Amino acid sequence: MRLAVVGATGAVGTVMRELLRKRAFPADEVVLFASERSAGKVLDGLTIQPLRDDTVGGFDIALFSAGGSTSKAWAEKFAAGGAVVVDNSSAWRMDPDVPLVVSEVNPDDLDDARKGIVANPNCTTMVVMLPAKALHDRFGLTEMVATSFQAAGGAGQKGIDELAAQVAPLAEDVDQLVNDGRAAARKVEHSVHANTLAFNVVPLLGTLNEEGYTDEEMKLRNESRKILGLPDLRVTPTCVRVPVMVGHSIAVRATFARDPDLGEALEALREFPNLLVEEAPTPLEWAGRDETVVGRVRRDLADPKVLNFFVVGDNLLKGAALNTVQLAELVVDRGLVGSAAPAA
Ligand code: A2P
Ligand code: 11C
Repeated sequence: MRLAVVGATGAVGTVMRELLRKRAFPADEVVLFASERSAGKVLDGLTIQPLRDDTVGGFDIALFSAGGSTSKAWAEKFAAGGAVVVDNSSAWRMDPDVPLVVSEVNPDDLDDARKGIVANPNCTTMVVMLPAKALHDRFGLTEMVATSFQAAGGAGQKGIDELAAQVAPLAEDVDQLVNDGRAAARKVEHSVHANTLAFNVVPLLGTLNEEGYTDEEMKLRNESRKILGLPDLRVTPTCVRVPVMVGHSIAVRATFARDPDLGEALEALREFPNLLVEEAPTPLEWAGRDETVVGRVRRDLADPKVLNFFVVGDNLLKGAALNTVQLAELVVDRGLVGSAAPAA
């Protein structure tokens, strides 16, 4: 089994490499890829390779987390060379020939990888899908109003670095933070996040469309529909960046076809694989955990068809690297290695 990790130096790629080791992924050979800037450097005792036509053939599985444009340019080439590609970018998610899979939610969709590519959902969508599926199976989900609180690390290592660099300069003048926040916000640089993130909340994450929704928000709607197999699911998304390093949280107002019984809902959530229930989970305490956690589960004050809840998951683990590795494990377990034979 030859395994490629593309984007091996990045925030998600680093977690992928750790998980492959920790979970004893059955690879005989691992080859790491990153950009030309990193090619030739040594990581885990392996020399990082550049993406070139003569380096991408002969793999059984390729894990990609190097951004959408790299996936668009190279995933099909790996697939044409025999690999099943598990791609963490947004490049292929909505392609009808590419399954979009959360390992606990819709694993059977893996059998439909007609391009030899399997897509890993957006980290925010991922976290919502576990409780949404658990509750949908009991009560029939019809609508979600979802407001996210997304960590800096969703934007990769550069997102973490930008937040980290802002904290000390702002913290040294607490009086200014309290009395002249605008001056405090302007003391530091920002280019990754849409505004100064330290000691702040930024309600713009991604690129706005003509209707006033960002691409990140549209992913939450479109990917949820595809994963749950509910093409008409009504989703109202608002994606917000918060000064958390790792761990996305989402407040969800979920409407069902049948009146959800709270006890039955909690039972469904507790029984769902890799999902835990706590009273009031926080992302800081959940960074580094494999499981997704749901809390503040309660009936709506007005509508008997509605449940409200707050879900938290590590965006680098379940939100990205862990699900990617879980999908690779499922590809092996289901005998799908070697099944890809598309033309590039
Ligand atoms: P590099 O470290 O050489 O730039 P993150 O999401 O943390 O920003 O990481 C992005 C990952 O994608 C890194 O491993 C980065 O490598 C890699 N990458 C970025 N651009 C390319 C590219 N054009 N070809 C291959 N890998 C790339
Ligand atoms: C963020 N969720 O928090 C984004 C990053 O579609 O995979 C992941 C973008 C994607 O910034």
